[in-house]
Amino acid sequence: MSRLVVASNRVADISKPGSAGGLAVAVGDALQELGGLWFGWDGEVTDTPRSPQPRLTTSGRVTLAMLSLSEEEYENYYLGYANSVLWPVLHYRLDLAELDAAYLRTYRSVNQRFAHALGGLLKPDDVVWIHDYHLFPLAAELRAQGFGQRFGFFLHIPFPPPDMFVALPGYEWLIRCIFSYDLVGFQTEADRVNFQRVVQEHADGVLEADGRISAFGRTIKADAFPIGIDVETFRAMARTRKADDQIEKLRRRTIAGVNIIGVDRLDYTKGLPERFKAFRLLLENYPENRKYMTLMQIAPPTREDVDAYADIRMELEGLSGAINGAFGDIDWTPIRYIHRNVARDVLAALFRGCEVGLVTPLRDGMNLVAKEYVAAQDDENPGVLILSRFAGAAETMDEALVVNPYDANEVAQSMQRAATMPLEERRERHAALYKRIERHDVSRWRREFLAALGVGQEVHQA
Ligand code: ADQ
Repeated sequence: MSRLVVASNRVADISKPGSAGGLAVAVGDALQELGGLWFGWDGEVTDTPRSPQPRLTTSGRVTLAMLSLSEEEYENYYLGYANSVLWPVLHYRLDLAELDAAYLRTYRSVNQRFAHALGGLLKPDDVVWIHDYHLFPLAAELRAQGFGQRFGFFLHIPFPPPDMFVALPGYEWLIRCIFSYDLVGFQTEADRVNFQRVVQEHADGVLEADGRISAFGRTIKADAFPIGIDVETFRAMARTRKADDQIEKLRRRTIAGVNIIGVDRLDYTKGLPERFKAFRLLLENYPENRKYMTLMQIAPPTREDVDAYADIRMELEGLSGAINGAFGDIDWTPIRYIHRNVARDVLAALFRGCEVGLVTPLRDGMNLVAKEYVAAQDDENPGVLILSRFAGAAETMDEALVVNPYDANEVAQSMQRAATMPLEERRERHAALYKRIERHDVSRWRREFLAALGVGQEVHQA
């Protein structure tokens, strides 16, 4: 029987609901259910001499093994190669990539250090599941130490087409690293196809008859595993007594007939300025919505030490101020912009209480907010989801109003359409969406990934 070991850049405190982002929620749920070991960075940056051994704690059925980063590692690995090179390029934003040779060197050395620390905890038959772009080389480094078990990798963000991928310094080495895994999972079929093209066009890769792919003398499985949410739990969270009070309070505080909600980390990939501009256009082109529609945008701070994030923050504050100044009145604020974290149960209630969910990233691996919005709705009188065609979620959520997030006109028209959509149509769309997110929930995602890694039901508590 094998133990499940998960490695991801950040290890979240899974005992505190509401403290975690997309990846942490999904992985935390899977580990809580199965038990096992979760390895990664504890979020601390310190230059005091550190023990090479990870700090161990337990949280329920999960052992957490955590390391901190030095100042230089934080700058060059986390802020540098991971978030100023890989994040923008994998989100098709070559214009925002900061190419610096020191970034790649430190990215590699941090992955080596992590591999040594994790290696000290690994048992030969552990099943190791590594997550996301921070840790592409981790399996290669572990294999270099002699570990021979199965390694799986899941990429939570998009995989771009070859022309973009090859803009990454170190792209050939990265592809080679990916081939140290036995299974590589992507969010969508489009990502998988992009990966296959990169391997065929830039690594002499060959597609085998059984669908696996060969390069660098290894044959691996690459497939799409669209991530889901814990639908039942989220739905229940939106239906507590406290949630009812929250919704009641929302309705009392605003004179709006229609509340539109957006919830996103304050990230340039989420299309927030474009969203605000579309809302402005809605107020200009459909003046009947003044004092009738309100956009509530919750956007907690994230990666504030990266310049591009400070820029987007200033831009958003400028835009919301200008729109509120131009259209607001003493009894109506068009945009309520909340720049902080909100507890998950409050988010669930707000989703349920808002008539329109606006999810318009310029590019997104999946986007869990889209699924959470659907999960929270009342079947009898559901709200309408507006969803970017460039979110991975759009591949399987076509009953949403699917929009081009760059086209302010189209987004404004969709808001108008959502706000005036007949009940019958709202119900039909919601029922179809709900059925699909329920069927493809987070536990199915985890089961299918682990089954494809060849461990099926045998993974058990450590
Ligand atoms: P993210 O880019 O973080 O995730 P997303 O999938 O939307 O994007 O997940 C965000 C999560 O954080 C959601 O569960 C949401 O409810 C929560 N959240 C957002 N704002 C919050 C706030 N103010 N307070 C509390 N919670 C908040 C990455 C990828 C995505 C991919 C996920 C999972 O970028 O494309 O869907 O991983 O694979």
